[in-house]
Amino acid sequence: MISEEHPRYQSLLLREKIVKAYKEGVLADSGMIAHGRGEAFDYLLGEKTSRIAAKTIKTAAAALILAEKPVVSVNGNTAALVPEEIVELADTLNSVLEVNLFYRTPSRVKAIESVLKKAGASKVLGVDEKKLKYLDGLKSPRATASPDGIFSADVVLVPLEDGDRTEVLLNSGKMVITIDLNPLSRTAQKASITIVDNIVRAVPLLIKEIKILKDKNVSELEKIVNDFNNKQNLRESLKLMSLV
Ligand code: PTJ
Repeated sequence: MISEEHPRYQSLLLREKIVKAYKEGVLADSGMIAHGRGEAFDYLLGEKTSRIAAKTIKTAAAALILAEKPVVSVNGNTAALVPEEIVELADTLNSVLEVNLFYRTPSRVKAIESVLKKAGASKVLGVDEKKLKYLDGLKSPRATASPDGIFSADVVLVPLEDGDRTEVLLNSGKMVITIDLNPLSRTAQKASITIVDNIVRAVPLLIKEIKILKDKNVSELEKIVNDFNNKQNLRESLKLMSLV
């Protein structure tokens, strides 16, 4: 039991969630290492959403509203840290959730599906092996793509992703939005829109921004997306970390 008085209370709370998810078979063992890497970058950000990240979240919200078929990809870390929020995000967008794992095993797929259902998801794609298609050019189990989900999506939100799949998704003509605390990661560098923020802060803000923007007209939303430059976003995010 962590005391709320502890100066690192929020950070320790997230660790507790991560460890619990690992013990319950939701999180890959490497997911704990990935979380540790994220913690280090978050420390450099001052553990708060930067002005640049807030602008990027607004851009991501506009792109997701403009999408014909947005899909939210869910891995172990996402299910461990923001299960309710990711379900709410998909519902707000009228989109679907798809389980997609780098360290894919049948038991982890089941565990993540059950976490999402418990968090309120009515439908979870990517779980029925018989229905899955595979993206060309990808050797890892991350190649799985549900015909009604990632396979036919035009915009895919892929939090805490690996670079290979980002590249394959882009090559198949999709827009890729990621949430990654490391602006230097291959995913961050390759994605169309990179939200350099902790997923626990970024997803609630994304939901809020979608609710604010959803009644705006198409040209206004397109202007937000067109005015955005991901290279500049990454440069500014990196600069921010080195100034702390
Ligand atoms: O659940 P699986 O099997 O799909 O596996 C998921 C992991 C995350 C283990 C797998 O995709 C992986 O190995 O990812 P990487 O290559 O370690 O990349 C994870 C990225 O997420 C790193 O750049 C981290 O800095 C970043 N990250 C970690 N925690 C957070 C984060 N970004 C945002 N919010 C976080 N809480």
